[in-house]
Amino acid sequence: MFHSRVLFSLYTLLQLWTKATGVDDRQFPSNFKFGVATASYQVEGAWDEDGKGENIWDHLTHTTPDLIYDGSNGDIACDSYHKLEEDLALIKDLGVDFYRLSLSWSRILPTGHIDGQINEAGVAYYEDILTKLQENDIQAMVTLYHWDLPQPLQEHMGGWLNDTIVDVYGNYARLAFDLFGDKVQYWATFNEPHVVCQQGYESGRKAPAITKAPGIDLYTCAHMVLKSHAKAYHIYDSEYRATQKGKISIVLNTNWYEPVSDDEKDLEAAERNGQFSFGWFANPIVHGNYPQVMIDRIGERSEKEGFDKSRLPEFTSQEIEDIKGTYDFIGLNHYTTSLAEWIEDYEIGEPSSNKDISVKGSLDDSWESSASSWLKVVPWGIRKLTKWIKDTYNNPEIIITENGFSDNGDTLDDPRRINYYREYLSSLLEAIYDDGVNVTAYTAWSLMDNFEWLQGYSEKFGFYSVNFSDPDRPRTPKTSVKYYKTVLETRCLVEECVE
Ligand code: GBE
Repeated sequence: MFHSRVLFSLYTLLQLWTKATGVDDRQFPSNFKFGVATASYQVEGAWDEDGKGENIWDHLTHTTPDLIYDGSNGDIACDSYHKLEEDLALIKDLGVDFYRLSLSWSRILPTGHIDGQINEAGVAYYEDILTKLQENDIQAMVTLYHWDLPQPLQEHMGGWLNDTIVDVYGNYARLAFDLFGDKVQYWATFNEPHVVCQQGYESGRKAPAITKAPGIDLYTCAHMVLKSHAKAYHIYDSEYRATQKGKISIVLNTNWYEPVSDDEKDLEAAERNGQFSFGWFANPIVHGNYPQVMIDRIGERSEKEGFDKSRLPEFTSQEIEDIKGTYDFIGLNHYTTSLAEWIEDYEIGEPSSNKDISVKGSLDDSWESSASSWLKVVPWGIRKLTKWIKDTYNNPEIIITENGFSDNGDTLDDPRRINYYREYLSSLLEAIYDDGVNVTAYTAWSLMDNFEWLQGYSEKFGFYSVNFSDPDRPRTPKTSVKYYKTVLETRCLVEECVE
């Protein structure tokens, strides 16, 4: 009697507490899946071992270490290439339904080309991971391209600016389907083409760090990436889907752009920001072409700048047909929200993509920060964003392919990461149940601390901490491991949840 009353009041307190903190007490749908992610260059290391070719990140970090915050590189990273069993144990321990990883193109095809040599050791490495995942009932979500282009394709062809890459990429994709497709449930053709093109070919904040034609190269890059994506999709669709029965799509990243006021103009600016970021890729894939606002604005500005045609390339009607519908779900990498404010269009002058968008972005000082300057904790953003995607892109199946929080890794106790996950997942429950958004899976970034691109090893997103000064790269669980495990076991965010 006494016992049950104590329990009852504890339960009531908990309910009150979750109400107060606003954590949703509903259970995730029974078929909802949880996963965890990494990417090849960020974890594998073994950059020149066993026949792997050089890629653009090897090249960038070796030639311009000053670009990297701590002068570091991915030569060894988490040494995952040599630690397959260990990584697998971590993945298993978390209890995830799937593991998202990416293939290092140059580990499989050292020159990037199918008619160069296939590197058997590289193939064996992925074969091994995928087999072991399968043996452990963990599904595989495989990204074909998470930014590590074989260096020869950059050097000899100009990377994503050259039309011939579409076939080269298509051949690589076919080889991957052929070799691994029987063990892969989800394929992603590209991780974050926005970053690949805007940072790789305009801001210079990602390899190949080309900045010579702002307002031009990034759009060419995106054009090639979209055509390459469609190529791979159709290869899978016509040659492999029937036997391999997986799903294939692309992974797009975007902030939620919150209008800074409810002034009509700020609403328009926020919408435009979303169209120029997510819509740049989602619109072609879902509706067949670039967003009208991009076509119009870039077209007009190009003309005034004296170009004889738009800096935004045009798809032929055949290409539109080929690209439209090339998704079985939409992969969404979402971390944070920013504010969008209407501003007067920029004067005509040197082109740039920022001038094309012409929106003033900012962050709210009251939002909790992380170790990454761009990443603020704004949980309601994921709900608004997924609802906007539902409304704008025909209610697609959405898979959250990345979401996570960075700190500087001072302690293994990481309550702020736990809080981030709790709040974002809670907001996602509201999206699912209150807004009817079709989100079917969620992927946390990341399994372990890893090479955070230009930030080197200074910003940490992992559930497991990695000691990068120890040659053995030992992994140690943070407190958030326990938290994520509990979420996966209970499929809910509170102690007693409503089914
Ligand atoms: C993902 O991208 C990546 O897929 C993953 O590889 C990475 O580890 C993870 O994020 C954590 O960062 O001054 O140009 O550097 C950068 C997230 C703004 C996408 C925009 C931040 C894209 C990360 C500002 N970006 N974003 S700066």
